[in-house]
Amino acid sequence: MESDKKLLIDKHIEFIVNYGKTHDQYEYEVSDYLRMSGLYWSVTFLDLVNSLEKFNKDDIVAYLKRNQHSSGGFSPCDGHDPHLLYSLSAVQIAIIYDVLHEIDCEKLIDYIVGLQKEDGSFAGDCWGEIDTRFSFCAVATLSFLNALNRIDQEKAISFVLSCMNYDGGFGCLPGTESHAGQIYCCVGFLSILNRLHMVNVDLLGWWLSERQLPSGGLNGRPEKLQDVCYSWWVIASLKMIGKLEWINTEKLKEYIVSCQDEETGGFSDRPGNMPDPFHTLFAFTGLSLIKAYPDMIKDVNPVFCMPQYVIDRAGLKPQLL
Ligand code: GRG
Repeated sequence: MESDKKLLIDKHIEFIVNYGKTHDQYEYEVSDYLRMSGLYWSVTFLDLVNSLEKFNKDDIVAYLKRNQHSSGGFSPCDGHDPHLLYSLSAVQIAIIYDVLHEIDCEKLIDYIVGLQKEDGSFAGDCWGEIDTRFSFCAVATLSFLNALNRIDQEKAISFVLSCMNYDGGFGCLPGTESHAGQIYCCVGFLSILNRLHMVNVDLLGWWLSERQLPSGGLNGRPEKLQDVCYSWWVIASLKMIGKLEWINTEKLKEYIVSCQDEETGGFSDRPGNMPDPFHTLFAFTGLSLIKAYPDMIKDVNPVFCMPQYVIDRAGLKPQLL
């Protein structure tokens, strides 16, 4: 109860609403290459804390439309190339505001289908980088567009499974180190395609629970520092495989709350560092999954990282163990 008082929710809302207005301009300007995802982080956060009305819906719709490229994919902001990462963020925003009809879904589907490679993997964009993050972005976006049947799902699955390691985790390519962020993407991908039974749940659950450090915070792989964002990547993965009780959620809650900036609002990776919207969203989604402040934070869906009511409204039911 005592720690409930310490979550300065109004300050965090203020921080997100004013980010880019009062925030250090240099930081805002140099992060333009990920602006569409930044918007998704902020919109999702505001919806989770019942404050979506603080953003202007018409401005957001105009921003989405302006950044859909002629190829069908979405750019992060004016003058940048489209990419699967920003295409997923754009669709997530459109789904939250229930405005999917405002974008050209058919063109977007063609764009995503065109990025699947012969081995089932996905390139992030026309420049060809392959990564399991992009497999997740492709199937998550297509599931919102009701178009999963447009890709070769079996090949896509076999590529992701080829990135599974002996420790139960997943990397970004076959043979690369397990990392909690990639694990979230691969487990989420398998959940959307109903193949979670292909995961070694006990081994992966063990590896993920080993990410909790004495501070209560989580790291993303062995020998690394804790970071609030892993309160999402690790916890969402544990939730999907039904092993959330394998970590100490009370200690995690304490760690997350210790990362809030009590002066400016917002969360940083570790106590005392500079807050930003990325860590602020994943602090709150982590708190939501461990049901730390259920009367202040809505339920989040562990696969799509969006409010559960939005996923229900879209009629999606990703597999959970
Ligand atoms: C819908 C939530 C959502 C995401 C879309 C893009 C994506 C899918 C997921 C990204 C998953 C990922 C790779 C997260 C990790 C981000 C991160 C903190 C990387 C830092 O890596 P290192 O190696 O840090 O710099 P460590 O912590 O290992 O030292």
